[in-house]
Amino acid sequence: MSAELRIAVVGAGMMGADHIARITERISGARVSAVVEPDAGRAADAAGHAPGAEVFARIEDALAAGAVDAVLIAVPGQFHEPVLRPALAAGIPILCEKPLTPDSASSWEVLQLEQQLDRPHIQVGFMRRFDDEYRALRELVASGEAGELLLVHAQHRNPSVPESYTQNMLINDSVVHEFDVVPWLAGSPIVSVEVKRPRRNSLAPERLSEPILVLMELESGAIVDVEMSVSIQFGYQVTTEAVFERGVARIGQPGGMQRFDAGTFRLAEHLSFTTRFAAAYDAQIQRWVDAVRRGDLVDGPNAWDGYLVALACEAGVTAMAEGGVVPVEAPPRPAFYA
Ligand code: ISE
Repeated sequence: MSAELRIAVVGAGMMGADHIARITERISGARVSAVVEPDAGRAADAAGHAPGAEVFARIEDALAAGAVDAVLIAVPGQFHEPVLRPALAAGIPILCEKPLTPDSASSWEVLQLEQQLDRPHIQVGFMRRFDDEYRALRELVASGEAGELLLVHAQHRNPSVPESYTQNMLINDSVVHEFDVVPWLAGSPIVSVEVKRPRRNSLAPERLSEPILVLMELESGAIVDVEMSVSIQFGYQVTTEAVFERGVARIGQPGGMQRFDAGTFRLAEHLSFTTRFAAAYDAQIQRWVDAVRRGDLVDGPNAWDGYLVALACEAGVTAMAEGGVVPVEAPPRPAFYA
């Protein structure tokens, strides 16, 4: 491997372009050596932000050209598997944006392929695990300082969503983050999921019935409620309140300048996850690059975590469609992922 990690970024849409800028401008020890994107215009725009990067239409071509030490997959979830397979066959480290794949059966197949290698090579891009406040909350839970964790109230609010966003994406594209981060911070897996549908927001696109309220029960007995809204207009907000035996902790509150003006009090709020989680994305990519360069390959959620989230998402989609409490049952974790 060259001293500087040569990364192929696959996908030059919003997330891919964001990662290309990040790696080029803020990440040390790595550069974007290849932009893999079939849309020539998009590829050229993105490569313009990554000096020296070559453009390829397919990951196979970038691998064959020997231009790559590691792959960052930033295409939509349904296109992950066709990139994961050749990258695993080449035995190179992978950072795969969430979800690992769109369903648990295909995620399971990816796990089988990965287990043919000597150790885990896939990290899944659940960036919230790299957010300072989520990390502080996790430490508080683990320390036991506030007693046991009893309840979590989470709010996940998007001002609007693109036309491609479907009803099931409320679970598979959005609540997918809570399905990863909550068990991680609580130190306890999800055992069941239920979805309640409050009154519909008339400002939602016709195809969507939202907000939804997702209830998860954790193995510890803690109950988690997640308000998922995607047409709430005012801004992008991800907040969490954790209720302990001895007190309450809140994270994700709006910060920055406080403004008193014309009889009002204002605080700025984010408009997009790209700014709300910018520092978390930076930390995630820097730590992955550092891990790969020292030979650890993964420093964060792995493919097994991605598989567990796929199981929770399937339960969530069933619960949203059919009602009732849907169990989440996972097989034992293979020793490979210990
Ligand atoms: C988007 O794909 C993300 O991953 C964001 O973090 C999430 O807040 C949003 O709802 C998703 O659509």
